[in-house]
Amino acid sequence: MTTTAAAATAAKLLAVEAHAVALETTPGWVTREQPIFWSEPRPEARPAHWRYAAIRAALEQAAGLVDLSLAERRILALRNPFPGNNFATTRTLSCAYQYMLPGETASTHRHASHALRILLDARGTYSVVDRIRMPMETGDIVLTPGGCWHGHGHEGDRPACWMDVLDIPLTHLLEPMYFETYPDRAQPAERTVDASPWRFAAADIGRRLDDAEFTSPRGCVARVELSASGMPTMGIAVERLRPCAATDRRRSTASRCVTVTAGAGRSRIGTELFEWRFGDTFAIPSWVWYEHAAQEHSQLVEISDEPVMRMCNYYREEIAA
Ligand code: GTQ
Ligand code: FE2
Repeated sequence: MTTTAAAATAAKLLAVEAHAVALETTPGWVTREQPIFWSEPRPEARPAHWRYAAIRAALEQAAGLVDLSLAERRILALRNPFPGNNFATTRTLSCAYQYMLPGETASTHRHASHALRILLDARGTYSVVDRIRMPMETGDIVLTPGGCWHGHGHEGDRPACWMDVLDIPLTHLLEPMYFETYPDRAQPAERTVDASPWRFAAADIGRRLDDAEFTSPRGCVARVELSASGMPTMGIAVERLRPCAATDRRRSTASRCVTVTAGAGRSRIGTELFEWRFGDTFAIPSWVWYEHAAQEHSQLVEISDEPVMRMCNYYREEIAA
């Protein structure tokens, strides 16, 4: 091609590209500002750790100032420190510590997002989920699947604190979000139950862990998976850790939020080393290597988006040799 012919072709191509932009399309042959593909997962969320003692103290202070008759919920959401983020704890999950005073009620509402609660310190607290009242007490895990009316109450005599985990960032991404308040402040319960597919009682979790074997190659983790009835977006696993140097080092495409329900230890997540104790929560982003080391007998509750990853055929995991 002559230089003039080449220049004419280039000019035509520029015109085609300008027209493509006018058609609200982006040409695949032009280098993009943001690539579409990259060679391996590169999570925006970071390894992060939140301390229960400090957050609970802040909630206690807020409790004297924030009345539950005005606020929907008295919570502090765990904000993963990636730019522009406000409430996501990992890419798909939002965690928050919730605090209730004796005698308080948290009003009935419902929303698209699925939710569960990990009870850290609660006696005499309950939740009413679609008219079924069930206890929410220390060590329990209670589910409120998306679309179910739910409100909480506290008839005990000491402040209560628990961890909420919701799939809010996933709801935002997929855009089915809605939120409704119940016509009255509290939906009346038609009956009270102890056993429900929505409640894993502390004692039952303990029994299942007693039956589980310490199967990890290094023999320091016993793991039980709970089936999240009506909540296909969240995987729930409870792990018992014996004191040991370290678990396997592993990574997967799923991201995970881990709340410490007993004991103390440390976890290496990517390049971070977090020293955790009772009530703390840490975030494990997708594809970041992690390992735990318990300093005493410990229990971890791990909530992940693994079921979503598996459903999409995106799930991959590796265990370091
Ligand atoms: O208790 O219903 O942490 O709706 C965030 C949103 C808790 C709840 C949260 C909620 C709730
Ligand atoms: Fe809610």
